[in-house]
Amino acid sequence: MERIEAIQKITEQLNDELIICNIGFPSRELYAVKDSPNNFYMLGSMGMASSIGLGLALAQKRRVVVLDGDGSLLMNLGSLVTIFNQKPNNLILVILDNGCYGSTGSQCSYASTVNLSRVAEAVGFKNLFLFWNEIDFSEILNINESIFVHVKVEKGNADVPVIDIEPEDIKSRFIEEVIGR
Ligand SMILES: Cc1ncc(C[n+]2csc(CCOP(=O)(O)OP(=O)(O)O)c2C)c(N)n1
Ligand SMILES: [Mg+2]
Repeated sequence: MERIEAIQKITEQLNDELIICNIGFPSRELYAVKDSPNNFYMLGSMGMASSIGLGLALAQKRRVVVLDGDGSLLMNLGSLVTIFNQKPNNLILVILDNGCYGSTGSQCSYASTVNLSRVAEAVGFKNLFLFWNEIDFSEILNINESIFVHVKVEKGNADVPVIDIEPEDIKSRFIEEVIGR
């Protein structure tokens, strides 16, 4: 499964969740598949999507889905420990794992030798899901605890355009979506 296909399958199954998306091609692919004010395209801070998602989940009640990457999670691995201990009941951390730094040339990450769901399990996560082909969120959306979803995807980026919304506008429309209701 290509990463864009995984993003398509996940967004098809979501309702009104807030999405924090990983830097680079994942955000471009999400933008191409389904743009929404519910989406926060994180443009600069590699590794911080899971931390931003945690803060957002703790700060309000709506469910937050983080679409993160293997390289980014490895860069900020402590985030897993913090999420586990903070126990937000409205956070789904999805790792789109292509075993590489896909957005910058597909250099191998250590996720090609380290199993990230086993890491999450060792940290203490109880709700763990691993998908290789089909992605099924029906059970996941009924769980009111922190959830770790590991999706194995192929290397490669879709041929999608850059996001033509200014960073300030991505931020302001997202904030309006979160607090404007
Ligand atoms: C601190 C920092 N280091 C490096 C980069 C460059 N960079 C942007 S995206 C990326 C790869 C991210 O890999 P991953 O999270 O696995 O996502 P993928 O593109 O593979 O889906 C890198 C190295 C950056 N933006 N910030
Ligand atoms: Mg990757």
